[in-house]
Amino acid sequence: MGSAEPRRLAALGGKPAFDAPLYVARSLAPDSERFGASIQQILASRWFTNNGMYAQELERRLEQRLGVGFCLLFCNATVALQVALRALDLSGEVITTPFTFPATVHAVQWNGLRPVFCDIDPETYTLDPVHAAKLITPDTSALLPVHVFGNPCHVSEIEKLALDRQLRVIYDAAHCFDVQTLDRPIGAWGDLSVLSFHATKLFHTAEGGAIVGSDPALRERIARLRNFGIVDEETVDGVGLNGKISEIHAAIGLALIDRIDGEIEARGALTERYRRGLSEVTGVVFQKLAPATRQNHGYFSIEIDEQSFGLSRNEVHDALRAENVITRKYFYPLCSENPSYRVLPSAQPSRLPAAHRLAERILCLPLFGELPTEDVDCIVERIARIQSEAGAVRRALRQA
Ligand code: T4K
Repeated sequence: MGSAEPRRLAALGGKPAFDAPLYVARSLAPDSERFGASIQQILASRWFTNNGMYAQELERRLEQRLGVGFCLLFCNATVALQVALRALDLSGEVITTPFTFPATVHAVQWNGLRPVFCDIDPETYTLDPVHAAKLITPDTSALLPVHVFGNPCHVSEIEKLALDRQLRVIYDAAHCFDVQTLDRPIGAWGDLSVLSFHATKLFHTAEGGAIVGSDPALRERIARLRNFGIVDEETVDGVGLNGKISEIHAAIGLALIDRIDGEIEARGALTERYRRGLSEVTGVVFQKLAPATRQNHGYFSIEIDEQSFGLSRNEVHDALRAENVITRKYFYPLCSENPSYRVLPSAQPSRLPAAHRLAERILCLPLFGELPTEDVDCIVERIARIQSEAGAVRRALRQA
């Protein structure tokens, strides 16, 4: 538990602000009675997977909640991304961002497609549509932008670009549960969107993910690809894989879905508190949020501007770690720095200046609904103090 009392920084020999590590995320846990009853039912039915009743019910609930034509559940978002790309029969090059989790780019490569890295908008952190337009060649078949930290991409510009140049659009919406932008649910933009329901996400099924979209023919194709390509007991069509979600995972989702409004509200209040407190701290910069958007507050990130803060992002990360505040450098290193992709011409750092700059500055702070307000205040106070004692902190960290 943190204390708002000013005290010596841990990096300078003081006692850590928190007695135990405070992590960047903390999963919502289903109510044990409700979840226990579901488990009992699953055990009694002996039906554990293969599109069981829990998976079907969760798909229906999510279609309603997310305002999409269809929602097909998966074992995780990585496999869902692989299937989404396969379902669209793409070939050649797919333009994507280096500022993302490795899964995004790996899904392109696993499909035998060539990832082409596009720089990001330095303020919103999402794919820069102007740079993307310059990267399109006759070999380009799709765009794979990422709604980073739940902040929607420049969806209107991307839609226009895709229409003009006849490209498919798959959004990596891993962070984007329940977001709406420009009067549309996030899953209604692009051909397909992929959500992650990993335990670290706002809404989760421990492991899980989904493809959402509107075209019934695509829905059918994706459902088959998710289940080995099986059409019926005697027909297998296409190169499918096993992307199914189990009944136990779906039951976690059903036990949590009604709590998400409260979770979003609690995170929204904590985000507001972080922003208010940290806006007073020199050298802290916030992500620019998309206009006309209902955010989900899945993550809270800051940038550390070394020159004005007086310390680098890595130094702030280490000074907070000494306080038992475990921040994360999502998404450092950039995907374009992975040895498997570094050789690509589009991966050259000189072509991705905004992404490289951000990867050196970004820091995600703890955010989850159960996080006490006073802990947020304590983290804000520690960051402010680390900044005001930057010189001493740098010397101490270098000696350590
Ligand atoms: N696209 C994007 C843009 C993504 O960000 C991701 C995943 C994907 C695609 C692929 O989605 P999935 O295939 O995973 O569905 C985590 C997650 O594993 C990963 O899903 C997520 N993005 C990424 C941003 O974060 P790590 O390696 O940072 O997780 P880890 O284990 O360090 O956990 C972070 C903190 O969360 C822990 O310090 C404590 C807390 N935690 C963690 C776990 C595992 C919990 O409270 N409960 C838990 O069960 O990758």
